[in-house]
Amino acid sequence: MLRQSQLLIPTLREVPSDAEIASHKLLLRAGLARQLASGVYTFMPLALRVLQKIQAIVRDEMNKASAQEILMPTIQPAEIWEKSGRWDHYGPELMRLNDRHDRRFALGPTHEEVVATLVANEINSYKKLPINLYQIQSKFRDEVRPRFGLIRCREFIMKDAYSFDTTQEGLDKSFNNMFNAYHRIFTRVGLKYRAVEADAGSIGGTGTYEFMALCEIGEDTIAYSTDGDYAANLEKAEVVYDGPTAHDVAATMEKIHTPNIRTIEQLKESLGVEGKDIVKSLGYMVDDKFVLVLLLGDHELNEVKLKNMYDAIDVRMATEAEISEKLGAPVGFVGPVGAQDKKIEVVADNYVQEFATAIIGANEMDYHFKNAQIGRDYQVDRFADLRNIMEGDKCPRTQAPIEFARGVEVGHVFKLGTKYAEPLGAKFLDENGREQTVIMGCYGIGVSRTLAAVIEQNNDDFGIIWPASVAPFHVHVIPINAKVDAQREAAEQITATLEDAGIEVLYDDRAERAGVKFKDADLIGLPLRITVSDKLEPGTVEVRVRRTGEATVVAVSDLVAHVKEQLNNL
Ligand code: 9G3
Repeated sequence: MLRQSQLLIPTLREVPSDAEIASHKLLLRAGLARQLASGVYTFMPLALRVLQKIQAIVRDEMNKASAQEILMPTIQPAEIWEKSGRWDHYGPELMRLNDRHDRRFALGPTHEEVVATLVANEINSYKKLPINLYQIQSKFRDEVRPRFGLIRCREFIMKDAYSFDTTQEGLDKSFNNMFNAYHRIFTRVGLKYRAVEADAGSIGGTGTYEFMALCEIGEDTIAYSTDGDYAANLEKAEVVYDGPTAHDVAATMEKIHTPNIRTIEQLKESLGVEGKDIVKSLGYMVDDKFVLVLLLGDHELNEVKLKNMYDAIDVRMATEAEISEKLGAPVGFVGPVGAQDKKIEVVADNYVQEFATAIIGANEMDYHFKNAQIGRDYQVDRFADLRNIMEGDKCPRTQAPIEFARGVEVGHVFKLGTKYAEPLGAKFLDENGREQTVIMGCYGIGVSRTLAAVIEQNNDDFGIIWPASVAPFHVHVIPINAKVDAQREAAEQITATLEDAGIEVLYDDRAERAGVKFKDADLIGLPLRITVSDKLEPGTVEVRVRRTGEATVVAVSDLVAHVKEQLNNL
C-alpha cells in the first residue's frame, strides 16, 4: 500500500512565474517534475509512473510490430559523426565533451550514426534483413531557448527506432508497419492527435509524417481539410494553382511617385488597392546565391518550399546591403524590372500570374510601377508553389476548405534511404552475392513530451485529469478524518481490496484537513476518488469521477466491480 504521507509529491499552491502554459504549471504544482537547470528536469515519483505507462504502451506496440529493443550509449565518438558529415553540420545544439584522453564525444541527440555502425558490424547478409531495432533513452539537444517545461528540454526521453531493409519496397513496408503502430500507440495513450505530412528537414529522405498532439500552445501549424483526410505541417502543405498562366497585353506600365510608401499596407492605404493588386519582391540568399522572390501582396513566403526548390542547405532574407549591392534598390521599393540584365534569378509563387498586371517596386527611392506585366515589363525565370497555405484555400486532395490547428510534434517517422547507411558502411550481400547498401527508416516518439502533451490536453482549473491508460494510479482513497480509527481502517481495508483486484491505489493517509486533501487530489488528477466519511451510510463510500465531477455512493461490496467498470470509460 503506497501511503501518500510517504511519497515525495511536493504539491504547490502557487504557480511558478516562469511557467507560461498549463502543462508546465501543473507539472510543477502537482509535484511531478523539478527543474535542475534550464531545460533539465527530475521526474518525481508520480511523473515516473506515467512515463513508465507510456513506455509500456510503446514497448507493447513496438514488440508487436516485431521491432527488437536494444539500448545504445548516450556518449558517441566524434568519428562516426564525422563519417556522416554531421559533426561539422551541427553547431552548438550538439552537446560535445572530451574524455580523459582528450578524445571528442557527443551526447547523443539521435542515433542514426550509432545504429548504422552497429548494423555495419553485425549484419552482412540479406538473410538477416529486414530488421527493426529500437531503444527508449535520454537524448541531449542544447536548445537555444528551452521552454514550456517538458515540451522543449535539453535532456529528454525518446523512443527511437531504426528499420533496415534490402529494397525500397521493403522500406515502404517497414514504414507503414511503424506508421500503423504509431496510430495504435497514441490512441492507447489517449492523445488527441493527427498524422500530418511533413518536411524531411535536414535529416533528409522523403515521405515523412509528424504525429501532432493537438493543442493551442503547439509551435507547429497544421493545415487540414474539413473533409478529414488531408493534413500537413504548414511547412509542407501544398497550395494548388488552377488560375490563368497568361494574359492579353495590358495597358502600358507607368511609374508612380510613392514618397515614403514602403510597405504593402501603406501601398494599399495610399493607392486604395488590395494585396492581390500588388506583387512584392523579396531578396533572399539561397545558400550563397541572391534570388528575387515574387509573391502577391497578401501571401507569405514559405522558406522551406524555397529551400527544397533549390535543394539548398540554408535560405535567409538578404540584408539591405546585399539588396542594394545586387539590385541598387532601396528596401521598400525593390522590384523585378531589369533583374535579368543584372543576371539576378527571379522566381515567383504561382499566384503571381493570376492577374494581368500588378503594382511593383521601381527599384528607385519613392517610386513604384503600376500596370507591370510579366513577360513584357519583367521576366520570371520560374513559377512554383512558394507560399504558405492559408485558411480557406482549397485542399490539394479534395478541394474542401483548409482549416488550421496548432500542434506539438510527439512522433516523427522518416524514410532515410541510404543517407546514413552509405557513409557508415552498412552493407549486405544480396542473394546473388552482390554487395548492396541497406535501406533505412527512422521513427521517433518524444516520450517525455507525450507526457506533457497529455497534461496539456487533459486539465481544468483544479489540476490534471489523467486518462486511465497512463494515470500514475487509478484511484485516490481519502478518509475524510484520518483521526477517526473506523475511517482509517475502512480506508485501508478498501485499499487492500482494490489492490487485490489489480487496481492501483494512492491512499491519502495524511492528517490534513479534508479540504487540503481534496484540493491535492484534484491537482494530482487521478481518474477516480473514493471518499470514506461518517456522513455516508455505514458500508458505503462515495466514488467521484475526476473528469466530470459526477459522484456516486457505492456499497463497499460492489466497489471493485464499480471501479473497474468506471475505469474502462476513463
Ligand atoms: C543533431 C542535433 C539535433 C537534431 C538532430 C541531430 C533533430 C537530428 C532529426 C532526428 C531524426 C530522427 C531518429 C528518431 C526520429 C527522429 N534534431 N534531428 O537528426 F545532431 Cl544537435 O532526430 N532521429
